[in-house]
Amino acid sequence: KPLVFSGVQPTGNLHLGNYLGAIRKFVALQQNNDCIYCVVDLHAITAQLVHDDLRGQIRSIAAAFIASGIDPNKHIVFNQSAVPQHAELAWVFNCVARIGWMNRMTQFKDKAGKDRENASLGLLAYPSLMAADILVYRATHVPVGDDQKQHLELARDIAQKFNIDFQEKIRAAGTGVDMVVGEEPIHGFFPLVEPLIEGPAPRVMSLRDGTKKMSKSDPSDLSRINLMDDADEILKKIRKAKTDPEGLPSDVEGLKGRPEADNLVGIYAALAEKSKADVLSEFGGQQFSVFKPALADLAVHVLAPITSEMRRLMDDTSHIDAILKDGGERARARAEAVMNDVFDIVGFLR
Ligand code: AQP
Repeated sequence: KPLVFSGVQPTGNLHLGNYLGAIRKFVALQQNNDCIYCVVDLHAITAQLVHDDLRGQIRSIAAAFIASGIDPNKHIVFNQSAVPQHAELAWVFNCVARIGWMNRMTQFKDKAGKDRENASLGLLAYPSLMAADILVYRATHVPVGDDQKQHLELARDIAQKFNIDFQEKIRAAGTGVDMVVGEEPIHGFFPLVEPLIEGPAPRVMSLRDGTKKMSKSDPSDLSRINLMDDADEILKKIRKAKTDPEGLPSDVEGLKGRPEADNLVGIYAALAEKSKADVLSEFGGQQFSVFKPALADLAVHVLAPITSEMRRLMDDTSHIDAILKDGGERARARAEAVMNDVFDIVGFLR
């Protein structure tokens, strides 16, 4: 079975973008794959070092996974810091990756802002740790939102450079596989990961500005729908969502140059598991005053069961803690085996 890995940072309230871009895909992929889903707490301290309640945030992401339908018995749910091999492999990858590669990452530029010299070294090295998260299990498929595409390309570059630089050592260790990189046949250790990004809303945008992604760290709570919002809040936020004065177009072409309209139609399509064209054949020609309440109803219908199950799981966190502990142990056993091979390839004594 293909091995799927993905992670979510415990850096704030989960929102509809995280759900549609990532968590809902995690749930669907369980059927035909072996899946490892991680609360990436080591990543959470890259942009902001001190958190009020990091443990609570970690538990709430795990609760969101379980409430959304991830099965922690058939698959693995754990938090990153419980498996030290992520940080170990990230160190090796820090020595494989080039500083220039990291400097080009748009997420780093966005999060570091103008004062780049003062950003943490961890923020710069974030994609190297992300590559390690995936490759410490030699995972091949990674469901993420469109915003993470550049980081996944970098994970491929790191895997490729490691495979080429250590080709002879990999052959000598006998732990590699034959693969083709471009046209070149090589004997590599790490697979080249495939991003899984498809769907009508691969990037959910802010409700206040259709050109910015919906984000946990946006200071305006009106910009996002949180998984813990109740029906009234969802209705209020969708009612207040920015739109243009025209009604809905009758086809997808008509959404061009209208980012806010495009975003709301995309959200509806993703929630209803339809295409944007199908949504427009139903609502084309209607005003937003008709479309917005329909969208709010649909969002409440999809999110309410998840919200109530999350609340239940967070009331007594012993169940979540037990899931994370068991998942951490199972993940560590797998990561240890891969790291033993990496130590042999690099030439460390063990
Ligand atoms: N707006 C989005 N649309 C689609 N997918 C999204 N994701 C995040 N925002 C959107 C996807 O959610 C997964 C987990 O994200 P994360 O928490 O690990 O990191 P992030 O991308 O930094 O998320 P946020 O919400 O924007 O947080 P902040 O504000 O802290 O930066 C990823 O698969 C991501 O693609």
